[in-house]
Amino acid sequence: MSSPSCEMDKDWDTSVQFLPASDNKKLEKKKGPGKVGAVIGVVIFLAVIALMTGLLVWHFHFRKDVRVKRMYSGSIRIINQVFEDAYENSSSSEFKALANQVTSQLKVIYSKSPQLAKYYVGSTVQAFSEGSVIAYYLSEFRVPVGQEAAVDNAMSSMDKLVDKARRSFHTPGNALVFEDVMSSGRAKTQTTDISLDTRLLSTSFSDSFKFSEHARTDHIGQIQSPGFPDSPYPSNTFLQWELRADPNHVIKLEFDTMNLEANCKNDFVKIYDSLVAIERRIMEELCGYYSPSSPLTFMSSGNVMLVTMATNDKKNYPGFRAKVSQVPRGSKALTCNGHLTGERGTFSSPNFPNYYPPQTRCEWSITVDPGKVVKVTFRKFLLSKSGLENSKDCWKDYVEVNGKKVCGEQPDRTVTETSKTNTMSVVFFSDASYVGRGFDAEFEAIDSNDPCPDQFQCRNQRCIKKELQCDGWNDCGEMSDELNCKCSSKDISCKNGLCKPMFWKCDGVDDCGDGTDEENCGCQAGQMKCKNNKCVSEKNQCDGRDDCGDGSDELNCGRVASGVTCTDLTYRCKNNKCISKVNPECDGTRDCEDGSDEENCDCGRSMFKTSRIVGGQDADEGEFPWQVSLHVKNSGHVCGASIISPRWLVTAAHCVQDDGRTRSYPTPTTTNTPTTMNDIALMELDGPVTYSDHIRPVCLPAAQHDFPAGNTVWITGWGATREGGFAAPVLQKAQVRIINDSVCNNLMGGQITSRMLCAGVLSGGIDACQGDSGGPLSNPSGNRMFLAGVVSWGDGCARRNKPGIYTRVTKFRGWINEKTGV
Ligand SMILES: *[C@@H]1O[C@H](CO)[C@@H](O)[C@H](O)[C@H]1NC(C)=O
Ligand SMILES: *[C@@H]1O[C@H](CO)[C@@H](O)[C@H](O)[C@H]1NC(C)=O
Ligand SMILES: [Ca+2]
Ligand SMILES: [Ca+2]
Repeated sequence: MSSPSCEMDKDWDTSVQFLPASDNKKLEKKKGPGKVGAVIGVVIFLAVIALMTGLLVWHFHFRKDVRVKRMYSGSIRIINQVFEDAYENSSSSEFKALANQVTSQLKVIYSKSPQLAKYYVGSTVQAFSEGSVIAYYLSEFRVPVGQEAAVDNAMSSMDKLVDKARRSFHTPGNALVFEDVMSSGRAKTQTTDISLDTRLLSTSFSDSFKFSEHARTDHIGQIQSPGFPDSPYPSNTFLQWELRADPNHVIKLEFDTMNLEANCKNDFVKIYDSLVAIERRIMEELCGYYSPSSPLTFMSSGNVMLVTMATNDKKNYPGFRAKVSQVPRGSKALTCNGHLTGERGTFSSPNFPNYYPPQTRCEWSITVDPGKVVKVTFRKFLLSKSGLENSKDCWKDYVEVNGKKVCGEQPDRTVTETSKTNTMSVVFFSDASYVGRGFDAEFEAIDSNDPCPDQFQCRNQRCIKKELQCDGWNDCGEMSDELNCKCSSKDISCKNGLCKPMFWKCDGVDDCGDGTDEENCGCQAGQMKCKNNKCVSEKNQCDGRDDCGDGSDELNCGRVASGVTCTDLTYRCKNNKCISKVNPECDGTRDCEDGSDEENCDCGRSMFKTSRIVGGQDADEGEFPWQVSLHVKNSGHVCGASIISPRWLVTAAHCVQDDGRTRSYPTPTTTNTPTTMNDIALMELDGPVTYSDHIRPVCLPAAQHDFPAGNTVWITGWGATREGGFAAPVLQKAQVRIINDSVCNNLMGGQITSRMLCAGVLSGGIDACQGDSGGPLSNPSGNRMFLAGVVSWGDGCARRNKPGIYTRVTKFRGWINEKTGV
């Protein structure tokens, strides 16, 4: 059983350049002195001559010797050798003997290229692995400044040099036979494939370590960053973990913790499908903090994997820990070919929802009853996007259905294909670098004459409920359900023929797409609209006088005016001076003279990086750490609430009115007259909660905080208030948009007061029935969230044509402070 061995790699050169430089690294040319006017005098003139002479001498005698060290990584298959266990141990005589043979042959190979031969310094073999034997090496060159690109280019066609060298070996009996040569280097035509990792250039590591781990059937290994979990990882350190499995197995690397600095430029982990850090074999780069609930597992294509980690001088986080196990080739987790039959079924890419292995090809053939056709819908489609930035064709990872390739990430259920016959083939392909989470698909047998029984068929072949046609929401994903519609009186008739719900009128967002819904919303040309809807001349904006009457023409006038007249719209600092900036609190800039706008700002942040798989409705663990579930003895969850301090929660008044007895589900028809309701309550806890990654407060907005119509906000909850519905096991989230007060008031028959706030489902969104009474309406601002509202009546279900109603927290800010001190 091998346990991770730790050895300091003293040979590591801290000034190494990995891989070719792209555009940087040109030594700055020394500039000659500028023209000097004769009047300035002979002394300066002579000095200039002397300097120029010096520069010329430097240029011709030394400059051509300015060389930079360049390292290239590569791998090479030796087909006439058999792998021995001793090759895993770099101290063994067997390893050394074979390594010597490899390096001497590399020298011969480089001698076949004039550029490489001149600048070659030497190579070291980093590791060997099975198959027959694969050698992983680093080659060092000293390249004159300006020649880097030529060397990169020569390295990128190393396979041709290997052929050349092979023909010149006179004693083929002794020589190693090389195949599958792969080297870092950059051909002139390549732009994205191999790019220099400038972080490895600019950082000078003070330490480097190399570990190795061999997983076996009866041994699951573990790797972790130094110090984990007791202390943060070290600064300025480069680490490598060589992972191996037995022959005919692949490696499964399963992270249970990944907690690095959020900026990958500073600290990062990279995973390679190789034993040497070669960018053509990179699987993924990781940084930031991943929620433990989001799966993070990788699989190799062969029986080796390399994990590297680099850190800079600041901000050391806890680090990572991962399990290393082996999976037999051909096991169920990896097989992905198949013949599928029946009326309906599902299939997915290998390892879904975890990362698929690189270099994989799968093919499914689907057959349904004769007379029917096959329809495939991708419920999730999350292929790697890397490398696709500059190109539309799917030249890296793709799925091919009916001869049509699809790649990258696609919204749920928008990729759909129907066959012409009763069979269909689906191919999944992943190339050698960058992996993704893959796809999850369903198929069904359908009648080609009636592909959407009792439903509307979109142009992209999706079937949607008939009611969703012409309801103002893009349900098909490509708008075909919203074309050629007659709008109802509740809708805005857009000039382009679309119908949109009235509540998106005049909210500053162009919902029609042609601006119809934002026309006639206010003032004439040359005028600005005040917050109180008055129109004043644009010339009055920021002229220092309150022309609107509410001060809104003097807000956000570039610089923050301090000590302006206090109005309902200005922010009041602790020293009672007012400032003109809108929403200055906790925005990272000190705006008040006394800094009070940036006090008490440890709020509204979730600690985890949102994982990409969460595109739907499940909230990620720790994503809304202020969300509370209120339970009543013997009835379980009844309401939501939000943490605002270690001792205090905010919820809805109607959640606590009955003094501990379970309330019936509140509905819009609750006998309370909503217009007179102050539907908010504070709850004091017996003892303070301890903040953690999963428990933190939301930011309370200042009384003047502006949440304009059109803002996108989050509602969250377990959905327990849904009539007849059951609470979801996982916290649900949905995005909604704030609706203009007066529009909402009209739609709701005049029941909306200034203490309420309306929000509705996003155009194109689905019904969002996630809120629980008392739960938060969270408004993102910068990198934190403010509590804009408390789910009140309208049961938190944001429905298409019915807004959800929330208690407007800003109206109760003073009261909250008075009662809680928060
Ligand atoms: C590696 O080889 C050296 C030299 O033969 C030996 O001393 C050492 O114990 C080996 N290490 C392992 C882990 O087998
Ligand atoms: C809300 O809508 C009304 C009428 O559609 C419009 O006059 C008003 O300016 C809007 N309010 C805001 C704050 O945009
Ligand atoms: Ca629709
Ligand atoms: Ca609009």
